[in-house]
Amino acid sequence: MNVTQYLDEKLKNGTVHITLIDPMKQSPDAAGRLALTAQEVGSDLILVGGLSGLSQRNLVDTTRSIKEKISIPLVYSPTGAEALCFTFDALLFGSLLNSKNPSYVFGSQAQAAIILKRMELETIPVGYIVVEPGIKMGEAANIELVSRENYWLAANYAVAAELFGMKYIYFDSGLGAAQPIPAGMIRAVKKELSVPLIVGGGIRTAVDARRVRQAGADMVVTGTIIENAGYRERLRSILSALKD
Ligand code: 1GP
Repeated sequence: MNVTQYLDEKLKNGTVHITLIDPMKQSPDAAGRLALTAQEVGSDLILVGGLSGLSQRNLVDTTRSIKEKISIPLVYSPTGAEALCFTFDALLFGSLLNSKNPSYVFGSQAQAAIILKRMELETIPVGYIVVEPGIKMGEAANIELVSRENYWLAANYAVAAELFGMKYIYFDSGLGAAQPIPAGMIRAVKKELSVPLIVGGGIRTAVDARRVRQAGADMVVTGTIIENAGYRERLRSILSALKD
């Protein structure tokens, strides 16, 4: 079973939880331990990603350390073609749809496409849309952020990505955002969309997670909560809000 089939099966039973690990934030050993904890509390998938600047060595070491400890899928969400490795179960082949820099929309993807196809790594087409405040990402990737009130633009981006054939649509308010995407925006997008909706950024508590889920998110991504003490319990309560 490949990762897409795995996720399709999981989605039949409810909301999927994804743990995002940024290799730049801890040692490879610590990343492996975080991934194991995430799996133990019920996370469905480990996503490795972050902002640009990742070295090839760090990516390879972090991936190896995580892979040794977990049995759930390990997926890579690259920000560019600067670091690649093939020990992942799949790669999110993403386009940052509201970036004003073409290399985030299609350029880096084109640089790596033939290599990826030849390596026969599973690639999952994902349309990314970054919503205010778009912490760190907005500036780094020169994004024309979708305003938190502009539900119409958000839904149009999402449906455009669906019409382009993207398998999943990922709405992100940024790494470490103070608040998640507004529930009203998630509802407005979900109403128009026929493919699964991923929501991430700013989800810190069970209340946040439940609100995002009830608004219609099919998959929920959390990253920052594993960077602080007490993360096991916090993750556990988020998981119970998503899976109850
Ligand atoms: C960012 O959606 C992810 O791409 C995770 O965001 O770090 O705020 O959980 P947080």
